[in-house]
Amino acid sequence: MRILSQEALVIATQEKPNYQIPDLPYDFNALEPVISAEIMELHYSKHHKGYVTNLNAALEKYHEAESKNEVASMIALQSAIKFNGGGHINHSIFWTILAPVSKGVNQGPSGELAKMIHRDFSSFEGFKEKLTALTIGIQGSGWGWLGYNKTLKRLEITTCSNQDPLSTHALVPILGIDVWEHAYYLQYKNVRAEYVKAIWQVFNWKNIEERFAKACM
Ligand code: MN3
Repeated sequence: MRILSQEALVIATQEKPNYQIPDLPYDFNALEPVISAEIMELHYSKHHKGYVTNLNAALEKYHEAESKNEVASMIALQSAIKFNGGGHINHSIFWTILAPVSKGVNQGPSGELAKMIHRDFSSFEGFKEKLTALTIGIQGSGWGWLGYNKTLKRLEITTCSNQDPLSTHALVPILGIDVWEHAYYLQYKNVRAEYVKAIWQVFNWKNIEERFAKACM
């Protein structure tokens, strides 16, 4: 038995990283007319899938370097892990904080989240304007976020470059807006502002409230 369990351990440590793209909780055309089916299909099937494939490949190389005590190689792989791992984390959140209008969950926050938004930003409209403006203003590719600061017990608005996950700002992600051109260019062309203003029509406040409730635990 002892030998068997040692063998099992060896097999377990040699297992390849196998992160998977989560199922999209609605059809590609479900967010139309706000986000076209063409954008959703490419964004999910090509971009998110690419992050997952590249994350698994980078982690496999990392584990190999680690097994050989090659610290320099491990360090060299960190940016690929950050970029692709961040892309996987961010998009996995993004699909779930959006929902088709037919779901009836797009009406804005209620309950504790609504109270906290009012406390930290004075009003929902003030919060919406601030997040929208900061997100539109991101230079290059990145994300606009509403996050929860567990230390200070308050909501914060911030932006991240590239695919940096919100954990790099020590915040728990509550709501994120992807402003990489792949998220809007086919439909909105260069007018990022129109896309960021429109996306508020398809936020899934039920999911966003659940994220907030978990963050507060
Ligand atoms: Mn994206």
